[in-house]
Amino acid sequence: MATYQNIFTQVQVKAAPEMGVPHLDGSEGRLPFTGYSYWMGKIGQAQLGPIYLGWLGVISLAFGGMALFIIGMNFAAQVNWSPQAFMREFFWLSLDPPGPEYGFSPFVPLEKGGWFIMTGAFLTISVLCWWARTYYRAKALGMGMHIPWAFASAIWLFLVLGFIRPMLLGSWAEAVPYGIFSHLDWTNNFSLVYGNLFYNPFHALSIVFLYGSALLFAMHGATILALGRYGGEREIEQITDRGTAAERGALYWRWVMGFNASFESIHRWAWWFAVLVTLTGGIGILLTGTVVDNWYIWAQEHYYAPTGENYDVSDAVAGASGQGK
Ligand code: 07D
Repeated sequence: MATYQNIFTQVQVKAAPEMGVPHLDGSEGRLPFTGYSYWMGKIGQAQLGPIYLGWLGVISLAFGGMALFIIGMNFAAQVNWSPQAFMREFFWLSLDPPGPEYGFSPFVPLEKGGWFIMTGAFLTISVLCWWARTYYRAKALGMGMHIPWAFASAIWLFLVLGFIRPMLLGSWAEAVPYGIFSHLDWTNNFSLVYGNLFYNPFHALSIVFLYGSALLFAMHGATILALGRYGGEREIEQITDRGTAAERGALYWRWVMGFNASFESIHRWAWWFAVLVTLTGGIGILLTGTVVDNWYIWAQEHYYAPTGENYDVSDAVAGASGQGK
């Protein structure tokens, strides 16, 4: 029976497009491009648009487009402009930062990493304009600033990886390359060069919050869906009344684990967990190579990695398998 499975019983209303509340700040109107999609309606809102572009949106898309274009043209040049080779080699192609011989100079020949620096500058302009867009759209609708500040946390990690840390170390060569496998290799290499990132406590914290976010989201999403028959998704009305979905949900979690978040606080839990993934992550990356050169030795010095006389992982492996030395 599908009676209470509200995702299947949703009614899709088709009428004149809903254009939304007026902007509070008198900023320019949204573009009246609207449409309907039955299948989008199955996973969200069936009405598409209106979209707001504004000058920040235009600048962001233009610079983001140019960054992608430079990456694409570099990839194409690397395969001698062959479309077949471009498709075949796509995952292996990479736009790399300048070598260490160029330090952190902004003047690097285009073929030697200049394109990389230009791409990074354009991408950063694009991301920052998009951030400002999230800020001003929230303001125009009289919303809180939760979305812009959460986005800022992600941008913090992005800037640490691609700009702040390379700047502190005085070398573009430290930055992450633009490429599918090359950025994976960079990540793996980073961990190996600095003595295993698992021993970086901020990497550990970042993982805690990443996995924690997934767990909280699953718990909250499941709770609300399970309360669908009591109108659980109408969260705000539920907070004040008795015998509601909210009260059942709260009691459920007190039964299961002795404590429940409130309908409001669960969203603060989720927000903080998500924000802390990249906040702690950025701290961990910034410390690496600047303050700490080898996380395994650091962990040994702080008494939580097995101690050997030198940096000798075989000691840890032998210890873990119970063979000792
Ligand atoms: C990267 C930043 C925000 C992005 C923004 C987007 C555009 C346009 C377009 C380029 C995601 C702006 C850009 C919109 C883009 C173009 C064309 C967010 C980002 C604003 N790790 N690890 C993390 C785990 C290992 C390593 C975080 C797990 C190994 C390094 C996370 C494991 C090694 C770094 C995490 C594991 C290693 C990380 C990322 C398990 C070698 C980081 C969080 C189970 C592989 C990053 C402190 C995130 C970090 C990071 C998880 C293992 C290396 C928690 C689960 C031991 C070098 N790792 N990791 O949300 O913050 O990223 O570290 O093994 O830099 Mg790790």
